[in-house]
Amino acid sequence: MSKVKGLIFDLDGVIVFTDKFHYQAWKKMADGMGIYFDEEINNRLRGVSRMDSLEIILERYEGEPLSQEKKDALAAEKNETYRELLKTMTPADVSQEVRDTLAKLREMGIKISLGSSSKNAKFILERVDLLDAFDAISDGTNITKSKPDPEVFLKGAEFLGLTPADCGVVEDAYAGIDAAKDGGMIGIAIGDACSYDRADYRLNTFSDLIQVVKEINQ
Ligand code: B16
Ligand code: MG
Repeated sequence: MSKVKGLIFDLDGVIVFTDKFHYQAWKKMADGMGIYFDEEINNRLRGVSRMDSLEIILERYEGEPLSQEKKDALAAEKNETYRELLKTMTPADVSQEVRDTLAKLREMGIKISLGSSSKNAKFILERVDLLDAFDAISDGTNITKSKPDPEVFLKGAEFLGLTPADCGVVEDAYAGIDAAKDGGMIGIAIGDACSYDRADYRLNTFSDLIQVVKEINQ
């Protein structure tokens, strides 16, 4: 395994926790359409793009086939609700542990990129005052394929001026670990992804990352 020169971070589930907002916004849309939706279905949407998420929710839809225009309108309606909820976020929504660890990694010479499927990633980072903690942002606005495709992380590595083999990816979703591994990067799991056997390293807590990087680079 080569040394880690860059780390690419998933956003939702790693840096911030916006699951509950996604849930509330999709739930409102689904209720309006008379579609059954619960937290278990919401869990399947982690790391999945907005339009792919809509398709998962529509698996329970029993009405007339929907046109692409209608689907776009439903996704836009969900996003509007979601962004209203995001406006309640403040810097207090990111832990001091996360801030300190990102700063420490930079002091160690590690370059830091975001690697999120979300088109709202920059908006979220602005809300929580974390934009400056990143050297590069790869998000839903610069990709055509969402995780488990490696595109978002390959772009992150490219934006940092590094090769995929130089980078580790920190992810909470199985699809994100698949994307990292298929892209030739080191898969570092946190949260739910820790139970996935494709992960190379597992973090009990975010700050464990310092030790993991030291271990890989020793
Ligand atoms: P948006 P991540 C993902 O963020 C979320 O986990 C997923 O639930 C969401 O559908 C996706 O972003 C797209 O988000 O609608 O804001 O573009 O985990 O890749 O940081
Ligand atoms: Mg995630």
